[in-house]
Amino acid sequence: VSECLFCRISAGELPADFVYQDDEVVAFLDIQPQAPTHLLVVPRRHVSGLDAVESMEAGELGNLLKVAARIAGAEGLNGSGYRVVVNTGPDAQQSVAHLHIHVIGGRQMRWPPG
Ligand code: DGP
Repeated sequence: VSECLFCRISAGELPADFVYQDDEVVAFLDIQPQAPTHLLVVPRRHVSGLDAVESMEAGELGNLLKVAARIAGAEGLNGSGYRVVVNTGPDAQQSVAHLHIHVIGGRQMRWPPG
């Protein structure tokens, strides 16, 4: 049994509020939402983060972003806009070592981020 939190969520061993699932990707609500819409798009296959990108096929990575954009649209964010974020490593405060794309929207955001 994997001890990785997002592996366990994607396997259904831990609960989450799923908004999307297919054979390769799951998406669920972030437990600590930073905006009215805050979802995480996660590959089922364990990849520790974007810094492990060389272990991924380009299509696998591209598909994740495509799913993120589709979900943002399905959540009604295409007009108002949204932000996708991949925190990578300590300076970016990545806290879960399984690649995930944040999809954040539903409020005005600042740039640059803090
Ligand atoms: P990051 O800091 O980029 O590694 O983001 C990890 C995110 O994961 C953070 O926004 C909070 C969220 N998170 C942590 N634990 C859980 C959990 O058990 N369930 C869900 N749904 N989200 C979680």
